[in-house]
Amino acid sequence: MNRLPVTLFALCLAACGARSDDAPRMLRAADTHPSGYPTVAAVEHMSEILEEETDGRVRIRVYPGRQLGEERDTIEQTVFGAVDITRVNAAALTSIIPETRVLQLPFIFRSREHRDAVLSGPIGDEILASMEPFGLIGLAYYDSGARSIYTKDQPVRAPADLKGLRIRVPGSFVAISMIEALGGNATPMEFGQVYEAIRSGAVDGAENNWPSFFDTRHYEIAKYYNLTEHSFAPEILVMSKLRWNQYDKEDQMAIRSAAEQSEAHMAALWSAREEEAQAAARANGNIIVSDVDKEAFLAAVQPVYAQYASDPRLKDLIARIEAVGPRS
Ligand code: GTR
Repeated sequence: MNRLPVTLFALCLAACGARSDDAPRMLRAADTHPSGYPTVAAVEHMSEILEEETDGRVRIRVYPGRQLGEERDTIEQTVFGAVDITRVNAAALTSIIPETRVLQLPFIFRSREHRDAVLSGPIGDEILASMEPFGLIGLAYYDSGARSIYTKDQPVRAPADLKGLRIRVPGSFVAISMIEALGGNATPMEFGQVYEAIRSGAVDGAENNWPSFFDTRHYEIAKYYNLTEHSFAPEILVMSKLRWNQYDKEDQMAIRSAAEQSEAHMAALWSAREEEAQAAARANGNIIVSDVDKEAFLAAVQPVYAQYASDPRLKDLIARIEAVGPRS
């Protein structure tokens, strides 16, 4: 008897983890945002699709509001398989996955359309695939709008206005380098600590998108939202590779497809939340600074590009992202 096909089949079973029998029916997903936030709702929606596509075999339970820890912890737990799925911003992955650093470079994306064109194409797939050697399966990108700098007591129109200001950033060297290049003092800290840091004056401001500014109630204590729009870094949904390997090909495809389908659901929720956040800030009397000198910001962050482009792989990635249309 020719044993080769059997051996190959056995090898594939081991390598692909081609049995879903031992795999959990309920995946545990972490999110720093509270229940009702678009990213949380998107993963809940993904669960519904997944349940349908697997005839009820696999579902997801989302633990919102940092129940499973801050993003740095949940990424680590996902690598080790204690958490199955984590939704984080690209910023949180930059310390372990080199390719994600490029996504957070200030002004790398010229517009949302440019970001979408990059992420929905081969470069987006390549960055998701680059996570696998680090124990993570990149499943999907979610919109995260544009991040702008907000400040407690004074407007920021040009980099010179940041001089001496302590600005909270996520724990990412790209974000730290950016604020330093702009002349501010970067203060990295976890998301959950930012409200108290602004309130107490430990920092003079932070930077984030409209929905986060609103949902965290930072808008109640930081008067100025300065439209620097320096980052379009997306939210990213990642899964534990250890857990992934427990599913057969069919279930892996169902997980991937459900994640992809949840992107559109999230996009609709996101636009609505952005509008709601802006309306709330206006009603609250926040000052929205729109006459920002973006050219001056762009010029000031050039050293950050030089720093990351010293890695030839990232240099090539930056060039390919810049070459993607549309040119708006
Ligand atoms: C939010 C993002 C979170 C987290 C947070 C932060 O926009 O959705 O995942 O990264 O920013 O600044 O820590």
